[in-house]
Amino acid sequence: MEIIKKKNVLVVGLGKSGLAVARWLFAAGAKVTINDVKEEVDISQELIRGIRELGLKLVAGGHRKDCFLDSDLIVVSPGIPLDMTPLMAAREAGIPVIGELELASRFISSPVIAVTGTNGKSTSVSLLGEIIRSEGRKPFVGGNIGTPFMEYVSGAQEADYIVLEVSSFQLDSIEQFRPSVALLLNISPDHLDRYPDYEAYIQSKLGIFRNQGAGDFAILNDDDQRLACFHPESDVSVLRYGIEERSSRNSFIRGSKLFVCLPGADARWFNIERFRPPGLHNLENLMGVVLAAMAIGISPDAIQDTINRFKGLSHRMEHVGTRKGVDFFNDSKATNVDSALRSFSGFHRPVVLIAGGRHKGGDYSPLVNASKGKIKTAVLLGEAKELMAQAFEGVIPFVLCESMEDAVSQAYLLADPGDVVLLAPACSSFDLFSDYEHRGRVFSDAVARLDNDS
Ligand code: UMA
Ligand code: ADP
Repeated sequence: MEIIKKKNVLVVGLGKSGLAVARWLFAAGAKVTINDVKEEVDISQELIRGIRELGLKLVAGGHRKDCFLDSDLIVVSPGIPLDMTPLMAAREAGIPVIGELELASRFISSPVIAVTGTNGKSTSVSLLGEIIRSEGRKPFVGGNIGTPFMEYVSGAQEADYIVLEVSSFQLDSIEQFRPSVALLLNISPDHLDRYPDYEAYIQSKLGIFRNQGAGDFAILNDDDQRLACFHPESDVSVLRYGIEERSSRNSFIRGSKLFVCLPGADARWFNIERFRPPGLHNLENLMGVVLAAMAIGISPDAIQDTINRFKGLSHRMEHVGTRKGVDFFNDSKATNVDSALRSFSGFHRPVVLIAGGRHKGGDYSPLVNASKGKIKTAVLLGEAKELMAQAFEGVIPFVLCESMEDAVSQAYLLADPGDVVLLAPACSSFDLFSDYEHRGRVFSDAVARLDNDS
């Protein structure tokens, strides 16, 4: 704590994590300034009052270099690009720049299980949290999934295990962050609007293993080509999983059974007949999570009990209604090409796909190629619709729409009884909605309003 007391600390970004960091730093005795690109008029007056009443200084309306250079320490929020000029200048001047994940991890005592990957993080951390609860132990489940890690650090810190969803943005600003167990679910192109190239994004994800060593566990999806040939340099225990049975794998699927074997331990079989989240990708997530649970010593009974009970999360392949034999699924959280592709690949009947939103720099051709014979028509909306239309041109019929309500009505008209209408946007939601949950709710509401007889 002494390293923070009376120091000038700049917190960049007045979002969830910036606020949690600023409050904690202030309580720890630092002189805190919060800086945001937004003008004061665009920030809620209540929030500004709260900040000032607390004794925090707010510098709004841009990232001024002098403000950065006057600091002893800079803590960046995940959404802040690290190549921003004032941050580079601060680093050159020798001012430490870290993220919330790094700061928070220096002030905790319970073991950390960190989960990253392009897709499946929220499902996996929620599942692991349920398993820990089923064992009668207390988890903190937070991080990128929504509750900032720093909120846990500020509280009573009563968790037996800290289960963190970790994004590449958060990993970009770590130094010593060392999770006891690190699970990397998969890597596919995403966030290419933030990284110079795909390789930089991959390296960011692999950063989760950087500080691990003897006694820690690194869990890797062996079905992901890039991860199958990745070997951490340290003497961390590496555990690998994949759908097909191989002697080199610590977990695989045989029929309705999931096999797990940790080095030096007895092999275990779990029954997966009652596991509800659909698709092979969710079995991959399950294997990663079961290995993590076994690595921290959770009993097989608690694991089996959760496999039988876990329902999955909202806005991920959620069945939201049936009209005249057409089933509607909300997968609003499919915000990149691979998750959308995995989403419709799981259906064995014709799909009318609703896609589009804010483009994140990815290539839609893998999606279009996989849609042959699966997608009947693509209903496109949002900022990316023209770009997606170019990719679908001559391959799959498509229509362009103005709103989600319009997209749902059009999709309903195009679907026949027995078909699926699937919202799997392959894009972020921020063009038309406040977030993916808002987008999913608007979709579900539009489905609810459809007339059975229309
Ligand atoms: N801002 C600036 N300058 C910039 C960019 C942003 O000042 O150049 C300001 C914005 O005006 C805003 C603030 O920064 O006031 C927002 O900070 P933030 O974007 O870091 O958002 P937080 O509210 O702190 O939420 C963050 C994560 N956001 C991002 O990574 C973009 C949340 O993940 C996370 O749940 C939360 O911390 C708690 O840990 C969201 C997300 O979209 C869900 N994550 C990405 C994803 O899942 O794909 C990585
Ligand atoms: P994240 O937190 O990484 O965004 P979620 O669990 O919220 O992951 O799921 C996001 C989207 O990815 C959903 O559309 C879901 O159906 C899909 N998904 C879940 N697991 C995987 C996986 N292992 N591979 C590909 N897509 C996945």
